[in-house]
Amino acid sequence: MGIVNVTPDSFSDGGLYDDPASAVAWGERLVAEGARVIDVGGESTRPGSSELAEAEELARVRPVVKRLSAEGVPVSIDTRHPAIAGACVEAGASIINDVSGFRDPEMVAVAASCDAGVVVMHMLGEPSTMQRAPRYDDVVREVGGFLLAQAAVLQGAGVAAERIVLDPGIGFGKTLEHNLALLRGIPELAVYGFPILIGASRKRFIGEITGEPEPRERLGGSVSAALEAVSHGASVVRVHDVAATVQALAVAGAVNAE
Ligand code: HH2
Repeated sequence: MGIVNVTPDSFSDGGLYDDPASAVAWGERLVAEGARVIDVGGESTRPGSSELAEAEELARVRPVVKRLSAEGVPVSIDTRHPAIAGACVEAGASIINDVSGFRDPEMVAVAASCDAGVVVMHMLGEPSTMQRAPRYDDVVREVGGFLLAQAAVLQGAGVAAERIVLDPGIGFGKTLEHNLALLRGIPELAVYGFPILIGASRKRFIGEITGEPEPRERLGGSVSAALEAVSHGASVVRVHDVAATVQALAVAGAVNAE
């Protein structure tokens, strides 16, 4: 899953593709590099970010979703807002990626009213507060319990199990140790039978491990995180650097093909 942020302030590539034409061109490039899905987002969820006016978010993402979908690219819409999810599915998006994990009943209703895939992500609280001393007794068990409960809510509303993907939400209300425990714990999360998505690309924990303060300079760490995620059982990795990740996964896949 390749990332296209149509935002002025994303932590990792803010401001690079904040007009629709350059966002579409970037998405096309990521597909050429081997991305199978393009995740389009118009609201940064980085720690401390504030909620954006919905109209502005929709104006950013809709043309990009529409154009890429029309070209036959599977598009995922990264939003916490039901109206935006609904409008983007209408514009052609085939996946709703909700970082608030379908906690909003209206978001569940949007999912139930269409046939899009859904990514259910775990986040502790809200982006503005999530990094204030996050605490868990057993992070893998608690995150897994939340994801399973939300999958049950979606299924109860009529969303078939085959449409659901779970994501432990690396960096969303987690310390370095929590993130590492979740990556090691992917096999435990995968036992529920839903595919697991991991978004570790360029995130802060990579900077904490390596000392690299600049997100764009975290390519090696990001590729390593994607390889580890897949080797632990993740089915989808959400990444900024598609070419390098696809190449690394191809080599790892060849080595392990026996
Ligand atoms: N991380 C971000 C945004 N959306 N969606 C899923 N399913 N999983 C993630 O880990 C995830 C996500 C990070 O947000 P942001 O600060 O906007 O940065 P970027 O989109 O450049 O990764």
